[in-house]
Amino acid sequence: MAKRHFSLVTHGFVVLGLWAGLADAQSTVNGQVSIAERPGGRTDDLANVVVYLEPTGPRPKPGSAAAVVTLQGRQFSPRIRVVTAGSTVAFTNQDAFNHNVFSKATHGPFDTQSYGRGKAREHVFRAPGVYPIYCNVHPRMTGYVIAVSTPYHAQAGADGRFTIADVPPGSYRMTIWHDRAAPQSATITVDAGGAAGLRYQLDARTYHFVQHKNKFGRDYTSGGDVY
Ligand SMILES: [Cu+2]
Repeated sequence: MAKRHFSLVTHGFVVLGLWAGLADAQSTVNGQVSIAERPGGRTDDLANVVVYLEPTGPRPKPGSAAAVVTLQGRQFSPRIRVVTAGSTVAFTNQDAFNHNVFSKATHGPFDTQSYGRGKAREHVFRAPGVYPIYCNVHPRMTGYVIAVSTPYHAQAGADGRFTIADVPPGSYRMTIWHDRAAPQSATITVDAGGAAGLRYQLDARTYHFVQHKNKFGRDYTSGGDVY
């Protein structure tokens, strides 16, 4: 009796291990992004890289999700957030003073008005696209919500490496986005073994910081507290 029980457990482990191995091999797309900088410049914001894959054939309808961006230390955290279009993002204020979140993106402008510590405001990002987000109180607060119409997306780590899991085999238009560089696109084929070791370099050599306007389209006042 004891022996029979042991063999069943062993068999169960073997089957589970094999299944996990196959699922992994079939579906993962990974690679690494780097950024060309001006001479002497160094890259410390590779985690701002967003990668997404749009099927060139029929597209699955991506599910929407709930995401959180925290307003803390006069910054959006994370500064870049990729979500599927239709997702709700809650902007939570963890500072001891008021913030505001607004975007002038033509495909979906919004304005939360100002709100205080411990409060949150939600916004549904219905249309796909890039949404620069700002705070009308603090001119240096800048962030982005990237709404994509595909479930296959990822943000890179601090080393620029990215992994997109559970991608069915097929042909995809891959887009690599970063806030200081023009986006790049490439067509890739994902076969049964996935696609590994993709390498891309974005070009930030012509990037210059430009101070955005406040929500009224004017310069921020020196006090930075008009809204
Ligand atoms: Cu603010």
